[in-house]
Amino acid sequence: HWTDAERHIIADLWGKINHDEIGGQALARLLIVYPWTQRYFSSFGNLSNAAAIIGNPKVAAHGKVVLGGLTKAVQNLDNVKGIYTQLSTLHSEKLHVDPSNFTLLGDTFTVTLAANFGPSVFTPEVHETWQKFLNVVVAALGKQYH
Ligand code: ZNH
Repeated sequence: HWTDAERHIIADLWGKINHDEIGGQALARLLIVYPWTQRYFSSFGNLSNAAAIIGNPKVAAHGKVVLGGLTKAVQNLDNVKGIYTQLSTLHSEKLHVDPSNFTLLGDTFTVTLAANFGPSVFTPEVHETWQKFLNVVVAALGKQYH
């Protein structure tokens, strides 16, 4: 259920992002804007204020891990549920991450992309396709919750 135009937009966007930075920026934004999400990252050290979160190397490193997870989805657009089965089980049964947080991280990713690219790249059309991608990712990550 992806058009060629949508596939092109996602691939193009993913080719333009800074893969070392964007995930960490989005995760830092999650921890700042929705501070209750910090409860899952008690082993990450100092998260006491925005500057500490932005400068925290564990946040940056985990952001890269999450981004790597999204890259897998980008590369397997037709089988996101399949490739996320284990990851969904991990978040549900081991990490006990409330699935509503997936939507929140999606939101902070969207703002991060918009802030990095501006209106000439992150157009409403790109945003629309990106949001569809996020919906697929969030549904797939929530699939193994019972
Ligand atoms: Zn998550 C982990 C992805 C969201 C929390 N994650 C993880 C990993 C990955 C991911 C890939 C690794 C795994 C292994 O190791 O195997 N995530 C992801 C994605 C998403 C997410 C893709 C969406 C988009 N997470 C999330 C959220 C949260 C989380 C929202 C909360 C809030 N994760 C988490 C944790 C962990 C993870 C806690 C673990 C970490 C450590 O290292 O310890």
